[in-house]
Amino acid sequence: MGRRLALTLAYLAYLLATAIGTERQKHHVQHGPCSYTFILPEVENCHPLKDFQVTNTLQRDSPPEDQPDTGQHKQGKAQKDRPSWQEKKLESLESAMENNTQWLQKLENFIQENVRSGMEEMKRTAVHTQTAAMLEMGTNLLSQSAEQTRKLTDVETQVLNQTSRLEIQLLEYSLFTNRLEKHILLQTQEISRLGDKNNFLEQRLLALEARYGKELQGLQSEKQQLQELLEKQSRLVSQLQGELGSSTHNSSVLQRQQAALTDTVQQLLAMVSNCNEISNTPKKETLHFKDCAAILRSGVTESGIYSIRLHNSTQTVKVFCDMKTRGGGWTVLQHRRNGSVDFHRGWRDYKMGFGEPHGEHWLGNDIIHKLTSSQEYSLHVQLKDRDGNEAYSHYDLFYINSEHRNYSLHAEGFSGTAGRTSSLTHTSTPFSTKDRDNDRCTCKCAQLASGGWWFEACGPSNLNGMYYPSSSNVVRYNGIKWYYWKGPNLMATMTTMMVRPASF
Ligand SMILES: *[C@@H]1O[C@H](CO)[C@@H](O)[C@H](O)[C@H]1NC(C)=O
Ligand SMILES: *[C@@H]1O[C@H](CO)[C@@H](O)[C@H](O)[C@H]1NC(C)=O
Ligand SMILES: *[C@@H]1O[C@H](CO)[C@@H](O)[C@H](O)[C@H]1NC(C)=O
Ligand SMILES: *[C@@H]1O[C@H](CO)[C@@H](O)[C@H](O)[C@H]1NC(C)=O
Ligand SMILES: *[C@@H]1O[C@H](CO)[C@@H](O)[C@H](O)[C@H]1NC(C)=O
Ligand SMILES: CC(=O)N[C@H]1CO[C@H](CO)[C@@H](O)[C@@H]1O
Repeated sequence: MGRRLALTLAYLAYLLATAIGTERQKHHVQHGPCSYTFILPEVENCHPLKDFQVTNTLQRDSPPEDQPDTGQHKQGKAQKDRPSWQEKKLESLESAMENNTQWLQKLENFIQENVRSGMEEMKRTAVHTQTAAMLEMGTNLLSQSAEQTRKLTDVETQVLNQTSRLEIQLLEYSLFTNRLEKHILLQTQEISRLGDKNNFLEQRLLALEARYGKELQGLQSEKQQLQELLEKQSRLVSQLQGELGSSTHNSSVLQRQQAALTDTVQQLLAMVSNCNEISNTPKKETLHFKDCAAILRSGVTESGIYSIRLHNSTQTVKVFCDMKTRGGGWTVLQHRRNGSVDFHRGWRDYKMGFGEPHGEHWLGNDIIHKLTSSQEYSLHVQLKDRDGNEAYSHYDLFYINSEHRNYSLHAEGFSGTAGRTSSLTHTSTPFSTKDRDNDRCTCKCAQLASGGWWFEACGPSNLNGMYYPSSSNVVRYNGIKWYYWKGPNLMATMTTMMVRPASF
């Protein structure tokens, strides 16, 4: 470097010298901010060679022998005073050269230093600026990335928020769905249960409809019958009213006739006693049989009509005695056979009795009371249905109270074939007729069921009901009834109620 610089400088000096000519001795060289002044030796007589060569080292001017060399200016003088002057000059030149060389070296060093420092400075500044720029860019990037990161985190949190919200909603929905499913399940079960119930109810409804349809038909036909009956009865009532008028008129006539009759009877009795006295036979006892059992014990074994004298009474009563059934001795209280006698009667008829002992009849509550309260009696109820099947109900103890207690019934010790349970109410049920309602029903059983009986409300039996000659499927509330034998619709062709001493 230094060598090349020196070379350059030397060349520059030569160029200057050739340009300005030989007149100038001082030469200025401007290099950047530095200016250099070169003082060159005089070269007036020197002729530069065509082939000017610069060597690396400064060379001593050689004496001009064959050809003129670089130091031509010295050449001229060397011809005058060669040994001393030339040597001195050479020496000074050499030192100057040396100094110059040193200086140049210094300069070179300086320049090198400068250049290096400048370069370094430049480099450093460049690096600084670049670093700063890079740093700025970096910081920019960093801030940008931070911003991005922040935005990303924001977005992330939003997304997370959204996701969690959605999850919560989903959870809620699933819970809701579960609840709904459960609800639906319950509803379905409920519906099926209701459906079952509905089916059951429908079936029941159908059954009830069918049943009530039948009953309705029965009731309608019964209503018709009742209406007919009512008409008949109202006709009867008007007829009876008419008869009442005439009978009140006739009663005085009757009383007179009765008086006449009693007279005749007394005459007859007197005649009879006369006859008894005459015949002197103990026939008197036959008049004192108190019931059919007593008659049977007296030796009579034929069923038929006999007279009995009630206990503590002079009253004689004609009764039908059944001497065949279960050993005989039965005093008949009630008998139905063919519906020839109307049993739908009032209190008084039942009190006094009606019908004929050889046919259908009711013996009379007063007589029954007197008979059954004189000693312990058992009751036998004989029944026969349309097809001729017979059955019976038996009560070990039977009696009815007096009229003051409305002929209330007592029946104990049930047995028999006409039902496993007693169809007779054996509590102290009073007697009711269509005109004396003593039952425990808000209705009037005697009117509803017809006849006189110990109706409760209205109870499972009524042997004094309407006599229906033929059976039908129609339920009749007013027919002859012995519930526990044939249900509510027994069509008996024969009923008999009869008593016999319990001790028989
Ligand atoms: C979700 O964001 C809403 C507002 O946008 C805020 O009210 C709510 O508290 C956030 N929920 C969660 C779980 O961060
Ligand atoms: C009343 O007497 C008359 C004549 O004796 C008779 O025709 C009529 O049937 C009697 N009436 C009654 C209700 O007995
Ligand atoms: C029946 O006669 C007995 C005595 O023989 C008597 O003690 C009783 O009071 C009489 N009863 C009636 C209802 O007359
Ligand atoms: C019912 O029976 C009685 C007695 O046997 C008889 O007198 C009457 O004529 C009969 N009545 C009918 C409607 O069969
Ligand atoms: C008998 O029946 C009548 C009404 O029919 C009633 O006033 C009376 O209290 C009854 N007697 C008894 C003892 O129950
Ligand atoms: C010819 C010339 O200028 N020589 C000088 C070289 O440098 C020394 C010291 O620096 C001087 O003393 C000389 O005079």
